[in-house]
Amino acid sequence: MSGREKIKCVVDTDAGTDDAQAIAMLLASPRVDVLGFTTVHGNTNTKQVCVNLLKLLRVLNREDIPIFLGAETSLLGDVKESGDFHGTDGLGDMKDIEPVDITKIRTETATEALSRISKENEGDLTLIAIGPLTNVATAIRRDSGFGSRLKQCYIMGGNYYGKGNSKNICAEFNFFCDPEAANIVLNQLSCPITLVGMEVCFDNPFTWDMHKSLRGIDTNTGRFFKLMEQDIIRKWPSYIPCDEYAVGALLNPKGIIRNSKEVFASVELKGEHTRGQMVIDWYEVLHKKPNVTIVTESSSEALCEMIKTAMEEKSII
Ligand SMILES: [Ca+2]
Repeated sequence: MSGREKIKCVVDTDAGTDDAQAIAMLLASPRVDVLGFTTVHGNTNTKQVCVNLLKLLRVLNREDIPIFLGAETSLLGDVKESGDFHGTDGLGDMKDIEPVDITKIRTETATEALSRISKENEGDLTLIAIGPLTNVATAIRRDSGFGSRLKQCYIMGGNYYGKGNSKNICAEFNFFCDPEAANIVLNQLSCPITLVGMEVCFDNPFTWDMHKSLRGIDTNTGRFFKLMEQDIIRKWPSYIPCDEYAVGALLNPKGIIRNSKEVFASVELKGEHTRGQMVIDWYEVLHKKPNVTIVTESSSEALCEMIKTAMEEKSII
């Protein structure tokens, strides 16, 4: 992607403290035009995701961007326990925050909005999926042309070391929340997919000094994120950005992506212990065309600089 090209995008999110920071990065870039947010279960329930977004967009002065309510359960109808890693509300249980106006949430559903916006911006829309993939899979199933109208899709999700997170043995949280949806998206979304999996995030944590450099920034945005982490940060053994790496890879591929590989990837649906784990055909045993570009090495320093710029309320060019 050229440096000057305008990026039109929709963000599918379960906001999420890392989603919030990734969105702050996106909105700090004058090259980006966010056409909407679609919400999904994951870090908290879907209605609370909308409330979290309203809080964030108010601080970022971007309440003009529409929010669409999406899937409240996985395709099979279950909801995974998200724990309190991001706080019980997914956004750090911030106190002393003015209530938000939930009537601003649009009546059009997330799936309808994804389909419509892809038609209005055929060939020119980037989908950024940073939560469980239920909305995206539903859009594919209801609208067979959806994927082929997208320019590209950036996903944070999946893993390949076989180490799980968030109370599951082998799967990454977003894929674990809706394995069928992740399987549908990887196998049926007919557009280029760039995937930031769990490994590239866990292998590139921020040092606590890097984190401190972000949270000392005294702007409205900086203070919001400091408050957001105030009650949850002590539970975190290390500081690991996740969704931020996916947005970083989109905005600054040369700085963020140190290495990547085109592979065929799918998602295990039946494993006794491995349900929800991404499976990569590293040795091309299946003779299938690669369906994702997976980011395998990244730069925490470059990402930290981008987040710092967003916290300072400056422009990420
Ligand atoms: Ca997320």
